[in-house]
Amino acid sequence: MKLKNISAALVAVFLTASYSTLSLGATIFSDNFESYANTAAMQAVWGAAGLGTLDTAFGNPGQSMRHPGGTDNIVTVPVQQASASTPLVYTADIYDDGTSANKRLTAGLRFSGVANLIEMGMYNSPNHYAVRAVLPGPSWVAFAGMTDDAGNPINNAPVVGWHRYQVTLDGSNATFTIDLGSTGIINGTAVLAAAWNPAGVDQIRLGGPSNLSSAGGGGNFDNVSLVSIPEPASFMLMGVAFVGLGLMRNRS
Ligand SMILES: [Ca+2]
Ligand SMILES: [Ca+2]
Repeated sequence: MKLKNISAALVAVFLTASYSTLSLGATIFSDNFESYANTAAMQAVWGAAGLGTLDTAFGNPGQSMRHPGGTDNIVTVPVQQASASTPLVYTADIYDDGTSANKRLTAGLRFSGVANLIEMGMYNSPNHYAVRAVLPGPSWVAFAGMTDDAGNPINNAPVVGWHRYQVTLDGSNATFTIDLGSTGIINGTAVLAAAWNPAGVDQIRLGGPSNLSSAGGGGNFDNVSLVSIPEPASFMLMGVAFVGLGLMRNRS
């Protein structure tokens, strides 16, 4: 193989490797609760102050964290930023037993000081499936205009099941979705204007929002993840950079 061809092949390998890695985004944290033998092992990651316990018999699937509401379990991560070119995507599954609209149980993402503050899950005022993005931005907002998986309008009322919440933070908006039953079909969307505070975020929290109790009972958490996802424009730039590198190699 000629040197030129070898260089071209190297560029192709670089492009393929970088694209396949980055297109999935950089995972900052993820947990499906399958690696823990017991609550103590889970607390080694999530802290012992929170009221969550490992549920070895129930998950989406497998195991999950059972939480009654109240004091959060917290994972501290290096400070993360969100921007239009590199949004942050935070995902969590929360099980609703469907028994009460008086629950306060959320997956939170915030800065340990007072700055960016995201919550998504169940709240009692307004109830039921609700979100907030205090970045600064709106406080509690209930999902409006929800539909079932067939597209028929439904009320924002308790539904039994594992519901998948996701928020994409792009520096100016917080775009939340709820997928009832985690079927892959979104049942509600809420876009909150939320200017990013440069302090970033460094805490992933499960439990009561700001440690609030839940009079209507608790629930379970599973499949929690925080991912930083470069936009396609960033891939293009990286591709151009690699091609440029390849051309330089060819000339040398
Ligand atoms: Ca699990
Ligand atoms: Ca759904």
